[in-house]
Amino acid sequence: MLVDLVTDDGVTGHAYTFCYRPSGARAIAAHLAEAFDLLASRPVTPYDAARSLSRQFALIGVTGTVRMALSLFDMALWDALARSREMPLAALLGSQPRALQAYDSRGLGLMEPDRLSKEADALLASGLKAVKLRLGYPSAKEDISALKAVRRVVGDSVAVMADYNQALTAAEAIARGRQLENEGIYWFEEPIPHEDYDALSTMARELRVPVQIGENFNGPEGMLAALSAQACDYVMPDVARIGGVSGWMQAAALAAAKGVEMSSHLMPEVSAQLLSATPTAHWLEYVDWADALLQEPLRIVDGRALTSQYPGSGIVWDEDKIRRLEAI
Ligand code: SMN
Ligand code: MG
Repeated sequence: MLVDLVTDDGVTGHAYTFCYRPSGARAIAAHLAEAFDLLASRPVTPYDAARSLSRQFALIGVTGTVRMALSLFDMALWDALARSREMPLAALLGSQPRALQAYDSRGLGLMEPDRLSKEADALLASGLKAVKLRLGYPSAKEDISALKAVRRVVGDSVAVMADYNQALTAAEAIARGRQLENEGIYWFEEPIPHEDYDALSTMARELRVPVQIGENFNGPEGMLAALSAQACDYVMPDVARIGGVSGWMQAAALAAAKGVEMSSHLMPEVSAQLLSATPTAHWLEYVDWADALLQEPLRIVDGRALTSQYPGSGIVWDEDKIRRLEAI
């Protein structure tokens, strides 16, 4: 979903997110249009907008597609605000665009070890010093083979993050976590259903490898609940579920207060601006999936992701590329 928020003073704010299903896109578009109507002619003040909209949508519930719509609206407002001040978003947030450590998340799905080795080899060309591997095969043995296939190619100096996308039961997760930590993984991501904070806190306590969760946090209050339950060692909110830029900055304050390392999830252009202004910034998740739409894709130089220095959140549509995609 691509958003253009046109303001009365002629500045347009941009934002995008992934909708995951066609019905998700339709729902998000409907909520967005309504949010826009509710706030039309009001000033570009994102925190005020978030407060007002969260009240207006309270009876439906600010979660799922409503949360994503309101996050997008917020991201577009902040982009418009930064453009109108002619500042990169990171600067408007009191910091500056930085060169960030980033991991390559463009592949390494569930597949045969041979294909994993080939993909891992291709990913090395980016120069990034970390990659994410999707695990959660039927057996621990297959997980270990997949990890070994990647490790053989990338060597010991490249970190490997392991993402289970909630595939395991709590009992399985402890057993697999113990085996994997002996093989050297950087973090153990979403091993079990994401809101089982009781079981996650046991895992975080029992395992040496850090437990990572966060792409499914619903707003900063969702992250607060996880941190209060000590459900993880690291956090990685998704800007389109944590409440956009406003929600991210509130979450960043929570992470800073607790001294917890905070990474991002997808949408690396705006996430780079946000991590630049996050006190406990950890890793940028790098994917190039929006390059097909952008004039200035996020650049990787000397193993780091370069946060855009242009005014706004780093999103400038390439209208020709978009027209060509729309024609498909
Ligand atoms: C993920 C989630 C949703 C879409 C793509 C990838 C994955 C990640 O969990 O952390 O990258
Ligand atoms: Mg994940």
